Amino acid sequence: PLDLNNIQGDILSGLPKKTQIYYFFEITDATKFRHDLRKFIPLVETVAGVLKDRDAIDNHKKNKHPGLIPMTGVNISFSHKGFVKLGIDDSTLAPAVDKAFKTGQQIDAVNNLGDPKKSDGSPDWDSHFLQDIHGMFIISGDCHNSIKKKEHEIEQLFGVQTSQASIKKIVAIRGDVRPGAEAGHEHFGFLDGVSNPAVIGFDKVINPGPKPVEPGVLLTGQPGDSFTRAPWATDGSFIAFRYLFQQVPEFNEFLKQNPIAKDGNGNALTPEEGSELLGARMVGRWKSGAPIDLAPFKDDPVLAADQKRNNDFFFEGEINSQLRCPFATHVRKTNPRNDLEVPPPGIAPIPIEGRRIMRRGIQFGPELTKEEKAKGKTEHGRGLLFASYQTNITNGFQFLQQSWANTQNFPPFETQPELPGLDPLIGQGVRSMSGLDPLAEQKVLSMPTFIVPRGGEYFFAPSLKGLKETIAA
Ligand code: N7H
Repeated sequence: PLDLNNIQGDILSGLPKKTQIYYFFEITDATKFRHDLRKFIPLVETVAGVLKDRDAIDNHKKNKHPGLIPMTGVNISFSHKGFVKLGIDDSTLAPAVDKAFKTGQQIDAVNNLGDPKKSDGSPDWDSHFLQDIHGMFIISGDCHNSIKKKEHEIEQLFGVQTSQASIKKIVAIRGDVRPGAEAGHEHFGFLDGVSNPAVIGFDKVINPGPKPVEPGVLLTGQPGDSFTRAPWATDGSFIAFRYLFQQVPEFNEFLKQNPIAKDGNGNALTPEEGSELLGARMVGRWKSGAPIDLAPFKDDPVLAADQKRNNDFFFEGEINSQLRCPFATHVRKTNPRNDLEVPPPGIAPIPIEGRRIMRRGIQFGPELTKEEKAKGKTEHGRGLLFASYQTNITNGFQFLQQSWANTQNFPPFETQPELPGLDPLIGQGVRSMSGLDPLAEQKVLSMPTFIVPRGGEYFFAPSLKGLKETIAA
């Protein structure tokens, strides 16, 4: 069985959050850092801790107490550069076939992820992410005040900005769940976090949908992890962190300019309906979260809210049809389900279990202003602090971005003349896709950039044992 007291909380259960800080640091004094880390470890929230907190939150709600219980959760992770600085042998974290962690995201961004680059060849990123980042704290909680206090407490433990400092703050970025009815929705307006892998041996309820994954897809050293790890490096997980800006008014303007005239049954749509359908066909879900594969032409909020049905779709029988769901739809690109697992006769099934990722992360930046809505132009930075967990970055995040999202002819087995195109949200390159108009599948629509990557790094979130017995030792 999984030792839930040994695994950092964000990986399997997600730290409960209204607001969250991703705090990036450089280790300036390795010996002192180890010492300070010993005092820090008791703050680290485990999976077992999160489950207890969630029970407390549920009881609090059941007893009709108003408001939230003050609560924070802290996790820590290290980059390859961080392990080098600490003199820790992380070779079992970066075997030859999973190079991404060791390479680091700055280099990966231009070599593999397709991020825009500057004339000197470096990625066109926020300058903080061009520095050497050694580690990351995640601090989540119920309100700004509690996470601010926790951040301060952590800074004191590591003597930040004193002569006793063992780390230097590079940057701390705060994200916030969106207000009111938009809670749980990302900035384009779509409900997020509907589909994450269920984990064998952890999740008690397995809803209909993609098969649950072996724990080793997310946790090092567990069944399903394809590598042998050093004992200290088990029960951890790799994080792909991405600082992703979203061009929300421009996205809305694009939907407005390109409404779909008729649904797949030939019924005429109003411009508003046509724009809404276009957005749903780019994402693969309506804003409510209802999957278009099950509700292709009209939103179905009841379906969206039904956990027994809202993930139970497989693009079945649609290898040569974009009528219900375009090939390059974001959720089809990033989890192609039966496109690969049940390919046409004569082609061997391609398992995708090892490519599932656990998505966490949170929105950052303000709501749209009146001016931005009126002008259709972004004036304030906003987007997603994307973070995904997996035991193999090369098979997980990197593969999804490079070989699926950025690749015109993925998914691969259709024999239609048109190529699927790029992922309309995250695809990097010359951006266009087919299949947006259900009655003119071959029609290709070009589109501007809606998501701009501005930084990131790959981290490893060790087990509690690994932290205590090896990293802080
Ligand atoms: Fe995506 N969005 O708002 O449109 N994503 N994503 N993503 N994404 C998903 O099913 C979004 C990004 C995945 O199992 C939904 O939970 C935005 C990256 C995967 O069916 C929505 C950004 C990568 C899934 C969004 C962004 C992925 C998924 C539907 C960046 C990996 C699950 C809600 C700003 C490389 C697919 C849901 C499945 C779903 C959006 C980024 C991957 C609404 C705004 C970088 C695996």
